[in-house]
Amino acid sequence: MSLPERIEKIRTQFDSDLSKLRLTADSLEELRLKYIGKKGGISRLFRDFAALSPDDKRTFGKDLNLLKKFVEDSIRQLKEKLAENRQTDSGFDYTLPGFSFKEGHLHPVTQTMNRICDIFREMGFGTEFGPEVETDFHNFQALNFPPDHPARDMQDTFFIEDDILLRTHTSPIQIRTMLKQKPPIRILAPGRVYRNEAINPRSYCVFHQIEGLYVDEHVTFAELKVTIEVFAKKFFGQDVKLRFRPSYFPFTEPSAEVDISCIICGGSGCRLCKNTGWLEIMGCGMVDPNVFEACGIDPEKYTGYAFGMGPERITMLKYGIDDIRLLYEGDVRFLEQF
Ligand code: 2NL
Repeated sequence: MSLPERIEKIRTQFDSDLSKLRLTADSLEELRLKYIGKKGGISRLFRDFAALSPDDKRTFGKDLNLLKKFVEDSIRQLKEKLAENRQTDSGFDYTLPGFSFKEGHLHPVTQTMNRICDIFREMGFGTEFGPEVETDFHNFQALNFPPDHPARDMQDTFFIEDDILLRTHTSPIQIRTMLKQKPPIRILAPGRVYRNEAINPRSYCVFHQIEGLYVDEHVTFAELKVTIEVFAKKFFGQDVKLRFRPSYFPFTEPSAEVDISCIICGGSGCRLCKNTGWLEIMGCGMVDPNVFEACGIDPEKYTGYAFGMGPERITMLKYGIDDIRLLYEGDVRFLEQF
């Protein structure tokens, strides 16, 4: 093969090698040795070049030098590129901002329930759960509901069989706890409850309740008041004022409803509190002796307090939501805001 043919061949070979090169320090060194190393193709061309006649040297010298320079320049440029790539690790710029993606979160009612349980846990309340399908005994009888109480009506309660129903409150959790455990008992009973009601902005057929129960010797109404006050101030803010209004529940005596000063207007009157300055947040009272008796707890020895609240209502008050259905329609545009 003549010298010009060999120059041309090496050049095409080098071009082809370049196009297939995966740029690493090793492959680049391999490429360098193959062409301009001591035993490389171009170095060999130079050795053969020495034997040419002065005329041929003039003719081919320029081409050979150009080829050598081209190979050297190419390899130097690739070396620089390799060094640059190293700084950003394989050419990717890690200083670019990352892709953000949407995170989900707990439902606002779940957040409220968790927060309520956390606050009471700090005050020594454990958490108990129970079945949603209950017996008439655990849901009504043991709670001192008279046989003809309107809540036991088909209109208000989803019955499955004569004595089997969907629980209408979480009190049966506490009944079950009192039946299997001796005082002292200090628990929270959160859960889903069911009522056969027409759906409207304030009530849904499925919702939640959190009830609390404390049973021991010498438990007083004063302790109930201070426990609820500590809770309300932690949940709604230290500035809220509380008001206990006499009320009635079959399972407590005496009973009260608890109001807090309006969290929007502070008490001066606004749309949220319907100009009363107060918001009802829960019901409470001293456990009725009949309830203790139904659970095998001696009402002469023990007293206890209980309370119950609706996390949906608490969530609506906290965020100024005026329609309970928004909490159940699962519209992400609404839920995203919490
Ligand atoms: C309300 C009122 C209340 C209770 C729930 C209770 C449970 C047992 C014994 C006595 Cl086992 N009481 N629970 C007591 C007073 C009020 O709930 O307005 N809830 C949304």
